[in-house]
Amino acid sequence: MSYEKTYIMLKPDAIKRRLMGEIISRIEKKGYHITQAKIMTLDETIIAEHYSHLLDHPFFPKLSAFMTSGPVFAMVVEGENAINGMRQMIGATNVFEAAPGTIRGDYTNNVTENVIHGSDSPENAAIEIARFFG
Ligand code: DAT
Ligand code: MG
Repeated sequence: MSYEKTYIMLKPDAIKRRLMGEIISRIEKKGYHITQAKIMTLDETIIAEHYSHLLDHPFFPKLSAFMTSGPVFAMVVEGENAINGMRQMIGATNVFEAAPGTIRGDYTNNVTENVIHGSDSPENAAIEIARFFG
């Protein structure tokens, strides 16, 4: 176990659906610290970087259109085991398998509009924090 920083992003659907407060509250109640935060609108270039592992998939254009469709809420979240702990709270990528009690399990039934992003490894957390917070 180690004290970690992870990159968390509430996606455009979360902002449009006014879920920011509820999700931020969950993160705080778990005991994590939100140490940086900002609302921003992303363009196709930064989405192509952020989701470079998905560029060749047929769903990428839909994913990019969604992620640029409105503002996101970007955060640095810190705490013991924050990277894996946040992934546990977020739930499975396949929303139909995301367990009840997880954020995706409780708030979405849509494979693209899945409410929240969280870094999946220490390496990607460092890259993503640098990408979005400089
Ligand atoms: P995660 O967001 O759980 O880290 P990922 O990095 O594999 O998952 O994919 C990024 C986003 O791309 C995901 O949140 C939703 C979308 N996505 C992934 N797989 C998909 C699929 N099979 N069909 C449609 N969208 C998909
Ligand atoms: Mg991912």
